[in-house]
Amino acid sequence: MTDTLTLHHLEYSQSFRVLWMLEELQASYELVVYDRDARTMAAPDEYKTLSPLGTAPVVTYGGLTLAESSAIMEFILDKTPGQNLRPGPDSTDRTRYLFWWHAAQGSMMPLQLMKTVTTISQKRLPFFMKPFVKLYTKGLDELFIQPRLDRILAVAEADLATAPWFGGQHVSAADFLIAFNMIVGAERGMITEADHPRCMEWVARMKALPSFARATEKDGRESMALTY
Ligand SMILES: N[C@@H](CCC(=O)N[C@@H](CS)C(=O)NCC(=O)O)C(=O)O
Repeated sequence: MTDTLTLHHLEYSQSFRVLWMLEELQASYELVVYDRDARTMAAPDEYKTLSPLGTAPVVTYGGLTLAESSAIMEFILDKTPGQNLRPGPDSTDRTRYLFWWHAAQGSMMPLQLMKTVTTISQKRLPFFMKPFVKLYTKGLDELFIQPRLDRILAVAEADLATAPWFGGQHVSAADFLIAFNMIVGAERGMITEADHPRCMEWVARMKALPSFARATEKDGRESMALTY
């Protein structure tokens, strides 16, 4: 990299995956850590003005400001000669890698977000609305969200039976991307030892990487997920 890359890291957020991948790459970068707003738990105003989306992660590089986890991770990999976190077009791991690289954000994360929103709705609404909202969100979960999450986690279990990483034989950018989904999913009870033993083994494998300890130390928080 010719300019300095700055990662704007919001605590308890998806920017942890970028921090972790930067540590895995042993990249040179600057880190700015932001606390969430103590009242709303959203990103603080100074974070929201960084990019038009107002979401974490954001990186800045020279005159560039870039949001979106996967765009940022691709950008970093493009700027890192010799990195081996993306199986090449001729690799037998290529299609598996592509599937998980896209499924993490395209299929899995929206379902996890829906589950989180329904959980928060049940907890934070005025008491007289709770029974109705509970009924509605239960139906939504049973009919739409959970069956889809079950199917993607079943594919994850099947794939992890054939190779140790989501990227196949080697740890890949897809593993660092989906790590947030999996670890937060486990912290929130969406992924369990009983139903998803291989995913949980993979979580343990990921957390055993030295880059996890380095990223956790820089993050300075005890968990990746926000508690509701
Ligand atoms: N698809 C986006 C999602 C970004 C996103 O929703 N980030 C959350 C943190 S996990 C955020 O910024 N929340 C704070 C807020 O909305 O104020 C990405 O991967 O970058």
